[in-house]
Amino acid sequence: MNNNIFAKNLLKICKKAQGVVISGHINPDYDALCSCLAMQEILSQNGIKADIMLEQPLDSTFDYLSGKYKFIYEPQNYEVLITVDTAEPKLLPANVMSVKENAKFTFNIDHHQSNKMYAQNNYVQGEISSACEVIYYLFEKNFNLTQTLAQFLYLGIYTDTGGFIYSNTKENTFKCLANLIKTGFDADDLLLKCFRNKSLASFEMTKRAFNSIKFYANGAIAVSQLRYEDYEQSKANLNEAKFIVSYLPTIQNVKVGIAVSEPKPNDFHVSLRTACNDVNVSEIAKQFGGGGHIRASGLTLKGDYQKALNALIKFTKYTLEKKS
Ligand SMILES: [Mn+2]
Repeated sequence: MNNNIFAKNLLKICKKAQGVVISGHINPDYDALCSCLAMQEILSQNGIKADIMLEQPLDSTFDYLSGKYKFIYEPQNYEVLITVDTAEPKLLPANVMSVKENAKFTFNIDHHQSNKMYAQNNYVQGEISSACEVIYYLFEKNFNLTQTLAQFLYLGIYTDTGGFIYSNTKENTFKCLANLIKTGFDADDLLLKCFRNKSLASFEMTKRAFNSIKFYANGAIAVSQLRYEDYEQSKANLNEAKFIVSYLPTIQNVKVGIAVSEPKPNDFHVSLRTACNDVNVSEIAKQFGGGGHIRASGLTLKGDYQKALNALIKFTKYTLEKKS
């Protein structure tokens, strides 16, 4: 659908609606959270009040950004649901799912190639770096680019491009960033407050993750494991354990980085990353019921942990061998 028609239709419906709610995926990252906040700001500029619904209160990682914003946790009756940065319904918080069942209008705005087009109105741009960048182009004609809005969009783009280094950082991304920076907000100060003040728990988890790294397939696969006891002993949350994920594929000869994380007992989240042009980690993730992007994907390990992890390593090895 033409982006102008989609945006106009969304605004028209929201203006008349009895209640509008916005949601991102569970365990929100900066792109999910910032695209919610950006959407809320854009709607508000268009005279529309919208709530943001979260599964649970955000952890302290997001304090600098989200401290002054209010979020909703209890399902209410909303006529319109807008989901952002969420590839499929099972990634939506449970409270949002119950809103979805009763919503008269649903909109899905995303940048995951694997998006399941689960809403009545879907706007998915798989080539674009982040949901925040998608939102920028989608509503360009309908917003006033304030510093507040620019900061949200900047943070989402910054994080989903790994600080403007991943291949999803295109010429247009920089044009978009230039317009954001032009508003005059202090990007350095923003990044300093959001990312360059790591908690001790985060440092402790990074240390443990480094110690856990094992190599397979002659060093082509690197696996890190953060177990529940690591979380417990470090008093860390999921976000404080994320550094290792992007680090693994930067090690020489590593083609696929596999970061396993067990934030709750027997709940094994796996992040797959590659920096190779000829490897598609979303294909590996798909095989295990997960999904995501070509270079960054995720899945959940089911059943016996060691067996499931071995199967994942074996399949990854097979995928790499097939390529060479
Ligand atoms: Mn994203």
